[in-house]
Amino acid sequence: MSNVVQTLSIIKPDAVERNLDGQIKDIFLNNGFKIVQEKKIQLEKQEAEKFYKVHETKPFYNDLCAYLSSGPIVVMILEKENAIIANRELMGSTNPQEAAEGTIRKKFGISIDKNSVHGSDSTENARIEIDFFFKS
Ligand code: IDP
Ligand code: MG
Repeated sequence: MSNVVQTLSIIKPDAVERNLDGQIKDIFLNNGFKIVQEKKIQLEKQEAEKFYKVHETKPFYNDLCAYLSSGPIVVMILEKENAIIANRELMGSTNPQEAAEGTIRKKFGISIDKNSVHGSDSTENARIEIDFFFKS
């Protein structure tokens, strides 16, 4: 049975700043993802805090939210068979130094905080994150 689903992807400020958004979008397209919607925006710090609320108890929360709101990001709804898992695989590990060859974070990530991309980690979070950016 087919399981075509949507996930939320963000090209983070470190990658947009280096003009890598075109290359990263091409990687998604070449791996069978459809870009259903996309927009380039810059978040207010408060909005980043809301987006990353699940991490609010982590020691890196404040830096993380400051970073995500520090410059333009490209937000996309990606669609594919098992898109949530497929995107997590294509992104690679959170720490680019631990990411597998061929993954986006291995290729472009600078550090654990400047790791170039975000991807939803579950069906529930994909829905919440898509609504966060695209609900009219
Ligand atoms: P993920 O982005 O791979 O899902 P999460 O654990 O959900 O990773 O963490 C969200 C983001 O917080 C990461 O992408 C990374 O930018 C940042 N982050 C995670 N762990 C650390 C850390 O130990 N130090 C600094 N930043 C971190
Ligand atoms: Mg996460």
